[in-house]
Amino acid sequence: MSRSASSKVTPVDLNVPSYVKHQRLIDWVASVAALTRPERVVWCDGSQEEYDRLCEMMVQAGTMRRLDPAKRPNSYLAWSDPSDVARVEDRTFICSEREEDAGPTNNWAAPDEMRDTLGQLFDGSMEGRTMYVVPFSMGPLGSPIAHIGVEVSDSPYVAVNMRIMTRMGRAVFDVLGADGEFVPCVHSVGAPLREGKADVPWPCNDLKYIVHFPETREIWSFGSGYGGNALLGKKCFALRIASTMGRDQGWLAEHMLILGVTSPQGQKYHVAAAFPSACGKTNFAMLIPPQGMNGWKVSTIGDDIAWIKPAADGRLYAINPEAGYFGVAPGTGEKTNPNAMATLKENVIFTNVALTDDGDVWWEGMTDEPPAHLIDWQGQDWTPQIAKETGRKAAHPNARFTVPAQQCPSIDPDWENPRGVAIDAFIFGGRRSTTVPLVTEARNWREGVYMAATMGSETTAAAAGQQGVVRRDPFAMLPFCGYNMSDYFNHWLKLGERLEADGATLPRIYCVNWFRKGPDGKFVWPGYGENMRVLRWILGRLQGEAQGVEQVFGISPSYEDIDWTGLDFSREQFRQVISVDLPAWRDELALHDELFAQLAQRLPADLPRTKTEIEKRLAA
Ligand code: SAT
Ligand code: MN
Repeated sequence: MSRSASSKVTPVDLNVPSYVKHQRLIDWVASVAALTRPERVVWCDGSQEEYDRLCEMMVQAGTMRRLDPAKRPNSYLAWSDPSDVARVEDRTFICSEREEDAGPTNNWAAPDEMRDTLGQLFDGSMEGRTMYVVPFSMGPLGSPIAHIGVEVSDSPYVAVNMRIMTRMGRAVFDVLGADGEFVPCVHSVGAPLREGKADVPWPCNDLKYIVHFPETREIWSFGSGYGGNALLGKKCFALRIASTMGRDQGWLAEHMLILGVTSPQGQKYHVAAAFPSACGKTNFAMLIPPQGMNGWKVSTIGDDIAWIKPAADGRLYAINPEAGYFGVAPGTGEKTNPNAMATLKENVIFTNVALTDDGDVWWEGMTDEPPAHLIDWQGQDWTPQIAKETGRKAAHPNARFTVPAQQCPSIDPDWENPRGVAIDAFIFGGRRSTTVPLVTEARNWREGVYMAATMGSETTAAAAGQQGVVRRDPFAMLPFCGYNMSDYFNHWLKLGERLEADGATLPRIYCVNWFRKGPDGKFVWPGYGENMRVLRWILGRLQGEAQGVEQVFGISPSYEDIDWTGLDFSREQFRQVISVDLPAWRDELALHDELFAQLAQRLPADLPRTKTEIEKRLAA
């Protein structure tokens, strides 16, 4: 890094607003400013005026373009640097004091050494740039389940996205008061100055560090402007840091959507469901029941993250700590997710989708017919012909939208309830073209934890690296657990034991797979709205009405147990999505062994014990 580290600098004016009374926070901002040496400091108040001003500034700088106000009011399109399009798991670090507390599935570095590295990286890293101080609440302001963070960042893109994704701005200081707790988050795009000028359209650095200190609850992120690496309230705080808070304090921070589902008789249930990134959480959370299931209704509480705390009544209550959706655009269309399409009508920041000739956006899967001409996410001409010849996508496969949650037509009336909603069932799902059945109910909490712990999924474009390879992704938390994965399994097991000992009825646990493929290589299960049929079976089980058949590792529906009204789905097709192939399961269990060997050091004995039971059934 070539920085003018020796240049004499007068301390930058901190510009602390008079409503900020928190001296510890002010001192921390001063220390970050002294290290990073920004040209100026701006405290974000979260107002619409501020948002508009920052967006206009980015339009002038070429970071974003304004979309046609008639077609997409108050909306923008940003194109990132082609190297900065996804989370970077190999550059993400958990710096606990002891390596074994991070565990073998996390990248660990010694905290002192990492602090030295960060000290060098951040030394003058904001020179020539503005440092934004972004106060935010994860969860409704003042909710007993919510927690506060403050992100300082030299990216106005981060500031405006954080305004959508969190409760951001001045009101946070009313909750914080003079001495409230907050998670300090430092972010710099780390862009080298070019000819003395800081502003390229999408500043970033080839070198990236996404660093967490779980004991001191701090986050330091360098070199990337991409959502999961830069919007530090999301994966860094709400999952990696919060999961360690949950471990210490007896609650759960999970990579889960939360939905409400109401029966034609008006009974309402709440479901939290974990899937890896880019496996359809947003679609599932906004599901519209299909023809033939008209009396059913699904409402959306969250699409990505759940914070879940046990309450005095022995039940688990969940909030969505976020205030917006940072969803995958490609594949989102009127057929797959009409609620998302309606949510995206206005007030959206699109990142890495294509631009239409009339100033709107397009991505693969938005419409059946692509427009005749587009500018693709890398700024190049794109036509269906070019796509056919070169295979080039108009939108990056991990292109995203950022949009306020309250714009969603299916938003649940309780989505901002500070108490949260009581969870009736957990669902875990991976992307598996073979082996894993459409739906299976665990016989008990321990078996459910086993299913979730051994879940595998084919990798997607949400993370840099090879795609489509099966890897174990326990609880869909592999990239997001801020501590030792074995301790995390134990935390789940112990929580269940404790609640059960107190006489609580635990949520039931299900494992689903929407992604089995047939001999033709195509998905067999229609998915999307039709997933309501699986949800309905699950609710029937909770009510003690739906039947199922025992199989190797749980209970699955037979053909007769699913409501098929309005869908032409044959017995043979059902067999293809539900069947348990014994040789394939022997291979699968060998992969569970690999995972357990990797995690052996602190693995709870309950898990290998459950595996032995499954193997006995398999042999029988
Ligand atoms: O990490 S992001 O929040 O940017 C998206 C994801 O991987 O879920
Ligand atoms: Mn996610």
